[in-house]
Amino acid sequence: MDLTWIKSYSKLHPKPEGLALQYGTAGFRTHAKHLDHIMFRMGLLATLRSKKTKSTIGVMVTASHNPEEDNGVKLIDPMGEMVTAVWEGYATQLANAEQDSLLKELKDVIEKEDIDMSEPASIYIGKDTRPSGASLSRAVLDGVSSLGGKTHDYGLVTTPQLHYMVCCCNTHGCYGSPTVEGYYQKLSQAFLQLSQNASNCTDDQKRLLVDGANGIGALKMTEMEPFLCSKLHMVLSNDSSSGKLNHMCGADYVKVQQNAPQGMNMGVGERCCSFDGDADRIVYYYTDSKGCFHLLDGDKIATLISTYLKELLTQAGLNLQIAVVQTAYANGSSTRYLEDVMKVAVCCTKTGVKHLHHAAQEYDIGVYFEANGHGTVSSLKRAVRLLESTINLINQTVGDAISDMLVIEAVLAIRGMSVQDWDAIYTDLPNRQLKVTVSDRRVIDTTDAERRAVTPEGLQDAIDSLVKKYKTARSFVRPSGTEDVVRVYAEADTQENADRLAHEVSLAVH
Ligand code: 16G
Ligand code: ZN
Repeated sequence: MDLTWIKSYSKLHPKPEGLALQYGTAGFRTHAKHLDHIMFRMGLLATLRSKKTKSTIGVMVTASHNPEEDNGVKLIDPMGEMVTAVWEGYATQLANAEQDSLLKELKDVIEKEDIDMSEPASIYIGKDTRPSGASLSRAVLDGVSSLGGKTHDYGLVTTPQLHYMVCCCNTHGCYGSPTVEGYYQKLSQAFLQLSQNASNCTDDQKRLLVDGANGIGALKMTEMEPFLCSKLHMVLSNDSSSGKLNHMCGADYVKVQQNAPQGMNMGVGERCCSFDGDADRIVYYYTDSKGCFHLLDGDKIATLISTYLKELLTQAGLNLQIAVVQTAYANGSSTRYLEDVMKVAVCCTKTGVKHLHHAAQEYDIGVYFEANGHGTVSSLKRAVRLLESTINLINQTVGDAISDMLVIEAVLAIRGMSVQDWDAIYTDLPNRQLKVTVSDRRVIDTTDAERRAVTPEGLQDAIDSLVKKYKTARSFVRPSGTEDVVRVYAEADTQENADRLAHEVSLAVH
């Protein structure tokens, strides 16, 4: 097939010579100024993927929790899932082809996948609030239209909203209607129905402080609020008009700093939450009367939700297996609580939602959350649909801050639990995360769901002997999949010891 016209189109989005980028854990992510050609080429690749799967494919322009200057792109497969590893490879292949060889590489993918170019293609596009998003998403549109694909540009949406649209479209409306209103309607109806089971909530109990990270989440919560019929009273801060995206605020800042975001007026004991830059992550927190900060992270969220679901299953007399999927970052206390007290199966995977999602699908009901607040519930069995109003409230395609928040709010209300009651389910072990810059992070190779380093030689032994010096301690290192750094995690009996261990391990990494 003659595709030579692609050459002239691609010249409008030229690749800087020598620049090489990788489709990482969550797509391409770097400074926005390096991304124009990547966007055009991901438009091409999404079109091929759509022809191949005979389905609508999503392209989301976002860099999540990264600084505002960065941007990125990820592809969404037909059921709202992340694309497969083989196609991630194609993405890297196209991204790094020099200008002259782009056509050759494109044809290579078409041949390998045996794609019928006469098939129609349909692509859904969305973006977060970064200033670079407008021109970068236009570059994606150019890529799609240069191969004759049809596009629907949703403009500003959260990442999970775009996952939802793609899933709705490919299931012909069974999952919901593919509009933002459809999304609000589906979630709010389920929330209102669930909330009927909560005994009279006081106004204080309905109040939730929300840190929107100065991003898309804040914007979308404002749109959604009327659908919630005053059952939840959200007080928004960092709502994009006032400040820079993710700067001193948002889920990642709160989790890593273990501190409240700037710009939020927190009263003692008040329930608060933070979204990240594309609203697929959420963490909760409060400060106690002594001014002490309490974080309720993804592990606490997984515990709350899985406990509730387990109770529902028992009430319904359903003999279904429920499991919680975690990563190496899961606090040791949470794992112990889930296994020993809750008696639910716990499994550990590599970092990155796609790994957790995959593992969760092995169980009747899989609750998966990374400690950083990224997660959801996935269920396969038809019998589980009996739990429809709970399940309907959950965006099953991907972790979704808005839907997670509504589930948490409903469960807390139904059980009459305060944020403090929830926090008291178990006590986190003090922990610390650090990042270390090294000349080549790829020399570190890991095994056992990233909990042990295989290379360089001697590193794991060094970590093991450092860990032995402390009580209830644990530590691991792993190369980041989104930044050029090595991440260090440590937990121990006291904060001082966790800090010291993290510091000692980071010296061992150098
Ligand atoms: C991405 C992942 C997130 C993971 C994080 C780890 C998705 C949608 N997002 O943000 O799940 O926790 O990367 O980053 O997969 P790191 O490899 O830099 O530590
Ligand atoms: Zn995100």
